Amino acid sequence: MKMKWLAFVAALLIPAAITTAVPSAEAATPTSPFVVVVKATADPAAVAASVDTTPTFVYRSAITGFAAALTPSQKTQLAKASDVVSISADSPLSVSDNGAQSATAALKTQQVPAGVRRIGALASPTAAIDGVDTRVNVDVAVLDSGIDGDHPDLPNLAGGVNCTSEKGVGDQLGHGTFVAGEIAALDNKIGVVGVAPGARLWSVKVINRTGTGTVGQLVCGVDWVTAHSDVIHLANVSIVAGGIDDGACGTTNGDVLHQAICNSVAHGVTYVVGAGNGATDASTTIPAAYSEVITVSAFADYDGLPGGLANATCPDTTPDDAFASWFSNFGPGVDFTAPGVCVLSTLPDRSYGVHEGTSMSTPYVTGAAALYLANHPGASPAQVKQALLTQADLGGAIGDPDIPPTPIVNAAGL
Ligand SMILES: [Ca+2]
Ligand SMILES: [Ca+2]
Repeated sequence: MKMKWLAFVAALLIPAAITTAVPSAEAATPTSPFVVVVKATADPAAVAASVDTTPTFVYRSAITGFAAALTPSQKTQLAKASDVVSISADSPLSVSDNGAQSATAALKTQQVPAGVRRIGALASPTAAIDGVDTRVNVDVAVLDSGIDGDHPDLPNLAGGVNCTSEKGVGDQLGHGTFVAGEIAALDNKIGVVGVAPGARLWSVKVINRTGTGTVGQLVCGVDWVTAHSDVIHLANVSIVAGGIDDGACGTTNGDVLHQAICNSVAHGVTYVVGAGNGATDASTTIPAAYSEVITVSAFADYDGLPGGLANATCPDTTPDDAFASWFSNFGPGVDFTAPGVCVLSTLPDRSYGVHEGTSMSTPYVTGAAALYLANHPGASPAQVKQALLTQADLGGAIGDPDIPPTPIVNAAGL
């Protein structure tokens, strides 16, 4: 009996001890993440301070606002504030990568990946791919999981920003390093070569090592690119979330990512984004659905040539030169298609590997846009899209569900 009584007393005491350990009732109130847009004339940091919240991010370039975890009472207070335009729940997003198909050790002799050949980059005088390290004079932001700047094929990492809670602008996932290599791996004697070899890469880290992030993190990246739009005119976004195009830059449906990207495009930044890997119409995937960006689907190419003659070079059943029907999104909002199956590129720790997804087709179009911008540094996003369309192969991929088929990007004349 005595033991049971002691146990009962202990049970009463333990919750009391835990309660007294909590500093205040306020801190115990659950919070949820939000993105708050304020008037352009307001100071977003001051608005956040007015309700005693510490913002995760403060935005001053693509939108004016902040991201923060808010209690219900803080949210109610902000909703009444005259400087607040909107309060949107922050939401998750992820990379559009189907994952690794295989890993490759260091490549001691440079290979020109099939996708680079398939889109005609070997014929581009600007790319000048010949095994001699001359570098394309253009800046490209990679909004992704970071870039491994220690990679021997990626010393062209110029800088960047970290919009995650992880350390630095390096890459703990591999996705961003892979994308970066497709765009701009050096034309030297080793590894692979990108479409725009040696282009200056900016690591805009918005994805965590798990392959996921938040709209608040991606808006942080878009905000940073917009603040540097005097230098950076091109951005790759191999990232997807659920959403739609309201046809009004996100002003009627509270889509802060759309608002941010529209403003960034208005600052002269071309955005190239993945269509998504849901094998569905891209109209329900963002940023793919936005009409202001260049959206890219995926097809298979294994030999760098049209004609459908090659066998798969990794475990995939998509026929050579056919649309990647089992995963690639499609639809009238998709602007270009590019190779996205059995793609070879750079991975962290001096290595190389094969991935697939619209995450992998998108950087090939970004590389082509980089070649155009290197020769036309003042071109607007609409001019870049038109130039790529003029050069594209209108025949499209075999079995593309769209009619007419989505043009295959081509860099030969760029
Ligand atoms: Ca190389
Ligand atoms: Ca082929």
